[in-house]
Amino acid sequence: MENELYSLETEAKECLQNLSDETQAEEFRIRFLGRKGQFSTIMRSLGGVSAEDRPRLGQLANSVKAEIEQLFEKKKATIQNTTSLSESSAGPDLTLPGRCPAGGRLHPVTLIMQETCAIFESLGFSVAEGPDVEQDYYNFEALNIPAHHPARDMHDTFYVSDSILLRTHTSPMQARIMETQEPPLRVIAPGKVYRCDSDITHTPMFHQVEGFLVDKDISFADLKGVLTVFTQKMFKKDLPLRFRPSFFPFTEPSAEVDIACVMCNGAGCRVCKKTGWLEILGSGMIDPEVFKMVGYDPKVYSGFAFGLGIERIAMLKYGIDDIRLFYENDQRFLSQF
Ligand code: 2NL
Repeated sequence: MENELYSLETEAKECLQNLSDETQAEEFRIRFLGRKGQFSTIMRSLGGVSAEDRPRLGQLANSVKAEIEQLFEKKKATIQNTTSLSESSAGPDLTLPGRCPAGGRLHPVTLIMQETCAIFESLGFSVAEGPDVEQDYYNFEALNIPAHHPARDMHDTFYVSDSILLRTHTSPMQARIMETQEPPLRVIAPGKVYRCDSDITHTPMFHQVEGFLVDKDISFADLKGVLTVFTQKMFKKDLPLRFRPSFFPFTEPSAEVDIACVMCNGAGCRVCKKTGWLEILGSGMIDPEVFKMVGYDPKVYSGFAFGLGIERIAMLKYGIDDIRLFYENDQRFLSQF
């Protein structure tokens, strides 16, 4: 019995050393330490040992079994550790479901900019982009705003030097086109413009689309037709419009275009300041002085031009009451479009 215990101890220790995974460990536990395992068999046979030897052999059997159990637990822990290590070094678990990236979306200013360009493109206008840093000449002079003209005051210009500035509108691009190309022309110029002004309806940088059309026999009726199609496509089909006399240095006559208030439908509210109307763009027949400046004969050609603020249209269309929301990049605001 004593010899049997010692040889069982040697055999168990040898087997323990060769265990390399959890399945083998479980097989070992059943074979040696389980209810029907070899240690239990020896314990049961203690019944047939003489009463004199029984306590000593019983103690020996218990201590050998305890030692093997301790070694086994240690071995099992090592096996579990190395298994999880080798799994993590095998790379990511490809069976896990993927993470869904947050979907991006276009900024409301970009949406209105694209929609505006698409409407004018559908009317035969081509799109031209020019520099944000402009010469004083194209921003003012060529558009009939000479030095010291009071209209320069309205523009709150950021000057880079005496003759270089951040454009205050996108029409400098139009002057560059008229200077180099002959009519007939139909062009819009979208882009960023800059004015030293900041409150709930003004930001120092905002977006404009300006456009012009020059050909023989162009009249105010053509201006009304094009701008009516634009406002009705941008807002809704049966929207009432009004052309209100105004002044711009580069157009004569000039008109501001109003639409019936999109909030109250013309009844009068806070947004339209109780007038029932909202101003959405400025326009007019191109002044003969501008034609002379770019080398067109005003007796041969006529044309109209217009300018609109993209943020203003976006605010009216989406019912936004503070222009600064466009530039704070708050996800709760941006994710609504
Ligand atoms: C406004 C006024 C306007 C233009 C912009 C223009 C002029 C020429 C050539 C090309 Cl000569 N573009 N732009 C004409 C009339 C009015 O804008 O209040 N815009 C928000």
